[in-house]
Amino acid sequence: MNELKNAARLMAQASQVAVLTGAGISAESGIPTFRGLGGLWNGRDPMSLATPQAFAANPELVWEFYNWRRELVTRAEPNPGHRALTKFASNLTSLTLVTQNVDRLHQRAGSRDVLELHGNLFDVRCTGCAQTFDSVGKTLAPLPHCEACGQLLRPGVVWFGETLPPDVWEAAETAVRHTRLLLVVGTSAVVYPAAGLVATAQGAGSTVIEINLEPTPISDEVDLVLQGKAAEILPLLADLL
Ligand code: BJW
Ligand code: ZN
Repeated sequence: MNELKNAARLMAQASQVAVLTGAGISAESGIPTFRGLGGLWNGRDPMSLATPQAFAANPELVWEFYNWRRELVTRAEPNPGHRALTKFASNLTSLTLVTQNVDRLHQRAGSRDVLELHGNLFDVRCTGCAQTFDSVGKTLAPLPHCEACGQLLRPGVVWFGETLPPDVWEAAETAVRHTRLLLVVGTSAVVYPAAGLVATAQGAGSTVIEINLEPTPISDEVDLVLQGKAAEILPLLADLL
């Protein structure tokens, strides 16, 4: 397909590339996306659980949701889309990987220095003393408490209305401002400030390529759209680079 060749040419020319990923890149690993039909949990909208208000009202329910997701992603494997991005890194001058995903699949595929805008499922944080604990490989209690101070732990993710980790956000914005090309993969591009990185890149004169199964609010604004599954398109792109 010609568009794929175009995309590969643009990426090779740009040489400095940033990638922004969303839930769609992990779809082929069996992780449900947030919005749309596949995205329900026990009949609930996951968005209604991803808020500080939901946690305050019913921490047990919110922990049930996150413990289920921790198990799901622990059992899942990175897919060819995640792996293709690690190949990009060796073929370009610089590649910055910015993700909204909390599943750590990019890291498990071998990507390094991943900027996790929305935190991750495995660094849990104390609501009392704010210490962070690495919980990889651990089964957490239905309502886990801090070993240091006894207060309730919370998932180390960013909920609606919360600010993104400032250092991560700053690094992502800086990378996107200095990149020549931004590749936007598998995100509905409706959640801010992450979605705003597209306008930031365009404002800095950068080319934007989108890979998605479906049109999104940014599809008409970007330079090139590759419609299809990330796990199929990214490996083809990596081969052409
Ligand atoms: C495939 C595929 C395949 C499927 N291949 N593709 C400016 C304007 C309007 C609102 C705001 C604004 N600024 C801030 C806001 C408020 C809010 C916001 O954005 N709201 C909008 C939704 C209206 N933002 C915030 O609150 C943020 N904080 C903030 O702004 O702080 C400053 C502040 C503080 C206080 C007051 C005011 C300002 C925080 C946002 C945190 C988002 N957190 C979540 C949950 C994380 C934890 C968890 O995982 O549970 O992050 S929400 C959820 O959405 C999650 C995701 O990372 C994020 C993005 O979703 P994503 O990845 O795009 O997934 P989907 O499902 O939406 O899309 C999947 C896509 O893949 C689809 O397009 C499919 O087609 C595609 N696809 N299969 C390729 N195989
Ligand atoms: Zn504590």
